[in-house]
Amino acid sequence: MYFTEATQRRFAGRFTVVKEPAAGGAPAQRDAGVIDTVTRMLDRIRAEGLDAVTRYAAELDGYDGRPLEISREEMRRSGDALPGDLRAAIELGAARTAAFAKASRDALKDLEVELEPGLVAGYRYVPVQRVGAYLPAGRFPLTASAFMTVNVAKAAGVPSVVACTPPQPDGGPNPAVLYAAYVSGVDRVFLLGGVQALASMAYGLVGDAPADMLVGAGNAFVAEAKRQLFGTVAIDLLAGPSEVAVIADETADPELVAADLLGQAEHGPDSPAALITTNADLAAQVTAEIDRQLATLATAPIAGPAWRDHGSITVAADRETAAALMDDLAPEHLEIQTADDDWYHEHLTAYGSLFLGPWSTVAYSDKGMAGTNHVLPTAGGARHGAGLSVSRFLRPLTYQRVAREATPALAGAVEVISASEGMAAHRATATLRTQRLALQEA
Ligand code: HSO
Ligand code: ZN
Repeated sequence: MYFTEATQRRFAGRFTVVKEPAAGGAPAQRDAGVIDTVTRMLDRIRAEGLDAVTRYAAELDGYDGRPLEISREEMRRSGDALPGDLRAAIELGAARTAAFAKASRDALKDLEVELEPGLVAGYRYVPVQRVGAYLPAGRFPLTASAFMTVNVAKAAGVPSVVACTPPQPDGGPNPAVLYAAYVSGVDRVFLLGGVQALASMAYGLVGDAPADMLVGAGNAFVAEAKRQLFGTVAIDLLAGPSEVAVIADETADPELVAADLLGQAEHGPDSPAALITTNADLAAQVTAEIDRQLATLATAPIAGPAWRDHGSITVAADRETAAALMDDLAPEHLEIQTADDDWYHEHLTAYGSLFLGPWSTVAYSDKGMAGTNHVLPTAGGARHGAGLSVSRFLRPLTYQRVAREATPALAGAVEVISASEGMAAHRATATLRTQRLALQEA
């Protein structure tokens, strides 16, 4: 995350960067090696099908040759193997995300409007029919991924949701991830990870038919596979390293601000975290707090380098500057801890998801407990996109119904435009109807 030249010029003198990201804050480049590897794997899988898939799975994930599909019985039993409190938390997360997704679904209304007497236009929300969800279980098994993908797709009414999750060192799926998928209403689950998982769903090598849409985040190979499969299938978005940003003023608690910055920095050494504050004292207090917390944080070997290389603190002269700078960063997650939270909510225009007030922290959404989705745009994608939601699985498919008496309102103008373009066959479709109308009225 970094400020553009244009913003730096526009707000020159109104902000000071007191901690620069050591790595310059430039977004991670797409790696040529990753692009090449994924292209070769997809070619192979297209040509050789499941043979290539299982070969890659054995080579890359230690797949041991057991049936790729996980039975419903194993899904159901995965919950029994979990500690009771974890199982209950998973059930709560699934219920919470489903409640928000269902309310979002109900807010999407079909439309029908009469634009002219006899001319009716409208749309009906129709779900994507087949979704493939990727449920990662790499450095950290993100248990809530299934809530965000499977659960939301089901709330949107998607009839077939297939999921893939990679084998763990013991050869089987991560039980918490599997149980989260099960309580989210998944139809079928396959023990596959990475590029081979995405390709298998897109090409219909697993499941009843090729997926229409692939969703869910993963590592750089997963993101690149989705990028290359886009066009063959729809995708949700291309997620990069997880990001957090905070706007805080003198009313903020530095310990909470520091904890929330480190809370996402632990995702990986390339995870950006940015603080923009209107108070220089708070900037100094947060800096000290971060060092203090890193001294005992179990994931400091990841979060420490992330903060050093991709962390920043900026002091802004006023809330207008703070908001403009933050819109420039367009962070995935944005926390507001100020006396003016509502002002910021009204004025900010670019973030994946907003967390208002000191009691709202990113992890609540990350783990499914806030109801909202954690599949969100990163790397500035929040300037033009939004996170995953039921509306992404529902397409407003338009229709029109034109009655006889509306013919004059349409045909004449269509004839004129078609004639001016030289499109004789288009013109004829309108002319014929004008003639029919004249005949019937004669
Ligand atoms: N912050 C990640 C999601 C997540 N983090 C799940 C922990 N668990 C992307 O929004
Ligand atoms: Zn997270």
